[in-house]
Amino acid sequence: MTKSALQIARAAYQPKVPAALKGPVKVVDGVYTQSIANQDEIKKLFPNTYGMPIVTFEKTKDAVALPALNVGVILSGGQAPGGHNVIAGLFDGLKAINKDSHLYGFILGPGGLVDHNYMELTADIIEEYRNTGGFDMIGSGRTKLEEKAQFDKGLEILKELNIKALVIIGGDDSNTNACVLAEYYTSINAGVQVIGCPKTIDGDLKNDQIETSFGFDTACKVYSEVIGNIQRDCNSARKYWHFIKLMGRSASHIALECALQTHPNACIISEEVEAKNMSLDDVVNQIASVVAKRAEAGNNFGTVLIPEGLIEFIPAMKRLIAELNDFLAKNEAEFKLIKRSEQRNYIISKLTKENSALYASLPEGVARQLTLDRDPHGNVQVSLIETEKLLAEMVGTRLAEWKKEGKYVGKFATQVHFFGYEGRCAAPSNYDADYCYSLGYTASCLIAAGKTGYMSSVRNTTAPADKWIAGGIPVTMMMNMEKRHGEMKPVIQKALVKLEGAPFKKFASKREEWAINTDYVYPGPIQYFGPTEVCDQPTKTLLLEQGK
Ligand code: FBP
Repeated sequence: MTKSALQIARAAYQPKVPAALKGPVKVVDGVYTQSIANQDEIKKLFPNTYGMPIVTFEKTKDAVALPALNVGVILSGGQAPGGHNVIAGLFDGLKAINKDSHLYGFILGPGGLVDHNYMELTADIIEEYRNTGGFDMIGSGRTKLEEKAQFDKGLEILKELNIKALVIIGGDDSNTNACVLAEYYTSINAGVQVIGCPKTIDGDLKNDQIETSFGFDTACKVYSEVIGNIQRDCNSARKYWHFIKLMGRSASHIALECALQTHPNACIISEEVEAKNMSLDDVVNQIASVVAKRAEAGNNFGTVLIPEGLIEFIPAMKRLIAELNDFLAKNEAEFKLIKRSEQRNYIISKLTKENSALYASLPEGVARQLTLDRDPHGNVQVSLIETEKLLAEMVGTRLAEWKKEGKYVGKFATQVHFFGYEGRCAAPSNYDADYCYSLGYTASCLIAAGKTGYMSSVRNTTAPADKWIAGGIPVTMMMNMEKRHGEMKPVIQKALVKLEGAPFKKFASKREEWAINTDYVYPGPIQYFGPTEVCDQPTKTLLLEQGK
C-alpha cells in the first residue's frame, strides 16, 4: 500500500489512554443495574445477562498472569472513523494480557462469522492500519445476527479457532444483537463471551453511561470543514443558496453539531419538526422566510443544513412511509411486476386517501426513492432520498408564489450537496484515535475479567485522556421494548436530539442571529499535530452536554 506523508507520520501516533490502562488493572464492580424501561419483560428475555453491575477499571500494582486468549472481532454496519484503532487497542490489550493471545477478524461484518470467513490479525497487519480511517482491514457488513441458526453456525467456527470472546463493533442494532448473542451463548454454556463497542457517525448510540459513539467526532469535523469552505465560497460569490444534506439516518446530531461548528443561515432539526408536528410545507415556509429576509438586506445567498432523516420525522410523511413499508412488505412480488412508468399510479391507487394525496404531491424522484428496497433492518434508505433537492425545489416554488403576491424575495439560485460518505472513512481525529484505541483496550480488559453482555465504555472524555474512566456497561441496561416489524422487541434505545438538551438550546438561542447576519465560521481541516486547543477538542455537542 503506497502511503502519503501524513499517513506515515500518523502511523507513529501513540493514542492517549486513561491512566488506569497504562498498566495492570483491577475490576471494580459498581451498582447493579436495570433496564431503562420494561424491566420485567427484559429481565425475562435476558435471565443470564440482566441486572449486572457497571464495572470500572482501576490501576493496580498486582499484575496477575493470565492465560493466552483467542478473540474474534467484527465490524458491523456503516463505516466510522477509528474502527481500526478499536482493533489495534484490542490487539495491544490482548497481547499485554498474554503475548500468546491471538486475534481473528471476521470478514465483511457479522456475515463473516456465519460464513466462517476470517483472517488472523497479526502484528504486521495491525501496524499497517494504526490511526487510519476506514474499515478495510477486515471490511464491514449489515447482515443481522439474530437467528439461532446463525448463532450456532458462528459457534462452530469459534470452537474451531478456540475463540473465547467476540467483540462486536457496531451501532444500536448491532449491540442489541451482540447482547442477544451473549445471552444465548451463556444459556448454552458455549464458553464464549460477547462484548460490544459503540460505533456510528450518527451519534445516536449514547446515554448516561456511553458519552458518544466513535466516529461522530471525526465525521462532524470533516463535514464542518467542507460546510465552512462552502460558506466561504458562498460569501465570496454571493449568488447561491447551498442546500446541504448531512448523514445521520434518524437523529439530527450531525446536523446540529455542524450547525454549532459553522453557524449556517438555517438548519432543520428533525426532532423539532416532529415535536411541533410540522408539515413539509411548514419546513419549506421556514426556509423560504429566511431566504426572503436575507434578500431584503441584499443577501441573495446562504446555507441550509438538512438532516438525512428529516423525511421520516415529518408526521404526515412518517404515516405515509409506515403504510408504504407495510404495503410493500406484503405486496413486494406484485409491485416488482409493475412497469416502472406505472409504479407511481399503482401506489397512488393502493394507499389510503390522506397518504395517497401526499404521495401524489411529491416530486417524481422522491416518490420513487420511497419505494426502493429497504435495508436489512427494514429502514427506508434515507441516504438515497434527495431531500436537499426536494427542499431547494419547493423553496423556489414558494418564493415564486410570494413574488406573485407582491412580496420581495430577491434572487434565488441553488446548489445542492450531500455529505455522508466523505466523512465516514476519514483518518480519525486525535479524539477518535484516542477514544477508539481506549475502547478496544478496555474491551480486552472486560474479556480478561470474564465479562459478557457488556459494552466497552470510556467516560469523562472532555477531560484530558489521563482522567478518562474505562469500564463496562451491561447492554441490557440500555434497553427498552419497541415495535420492530410488527413485534415488540428488546432494543437499545436510540438517542435522538433532546430539545431540552444544552446543544439544541444553544443552537435555538443563536439561529435567528445566524439566519440574518452572515456569521459563518470556517473550521478548516482536522489538525493532527499542534496545540491541544486545536488538535484535541471534543465535539461542541459533548462539551455542551457536560456543561462546558
Ligand atoms: P451505522 O448506523 O451502521 O453506523 O450507519 C450509519 C449510516 O452512515 C447512516 O448515517 C446512513 O444513513 C447509512 O449508514 C448509510 O448506509 P449504507 O452505508 O448502507 O449506504
